[in-house]
Amino acid sequence: MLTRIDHIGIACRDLDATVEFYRSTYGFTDVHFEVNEEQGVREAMLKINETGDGAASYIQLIEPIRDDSAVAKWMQKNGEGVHHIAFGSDGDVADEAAGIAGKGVRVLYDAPRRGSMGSRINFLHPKDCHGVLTELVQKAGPDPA
Ligand code: CMX
Ligand code: CO
Repeated sequence: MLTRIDHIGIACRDLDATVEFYRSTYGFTDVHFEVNEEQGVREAMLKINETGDGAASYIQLIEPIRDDSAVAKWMQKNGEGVHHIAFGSDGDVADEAAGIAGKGVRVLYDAPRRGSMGSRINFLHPKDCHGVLTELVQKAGPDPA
């Protein structure tokens, strides 16, 4: 089941400057930085709030690291701004994606790929989702005690 807004993905030109904007303007100080080579981005996950399913909601700031990445291509047309939304699943994201594919929505990857902080992710085609690139996220399992 999809139980939360996992994150909103925002494309930016200068990751450090944009993180500083979110910190100084809103007070969002819980930040995790990471590079995802496969997705072609350097990113920052700013934690906004815990959610009822044991996970959390984030703002994901993404800066392209390659001109041929999906985000770089999108920014050439649109500049900075909201690039995608991500719903969090409380179960297996592969099952979630299969269920949605069965409703006629194109799922972009045959199998989940690696997302932020060890999560498993897939995407739905924006043209099948009323113009919104939509990501599905299964968070990494709980840390060992
Ligand atoms: N939101 C809404 N519409 C979008 C979009 C977006 N983010 N990206 C592309 N589109 C639209 C385009 O405007 C275009 O529409 P028109 O034909 O009406 O002009 C159409 O989709 C095709 O777009 P394109 O520019 O030709 O781009 P591609 O088809 O090559 O790629 C997509 C589009 C969605 C398949 C590609 O961006 C993709 O694979 N995305 C998933 C991966 C990703 O975005 N990774 C970065 C984030 C990583 C993370 O969240 O961790
Ligand atoms: Co994302």
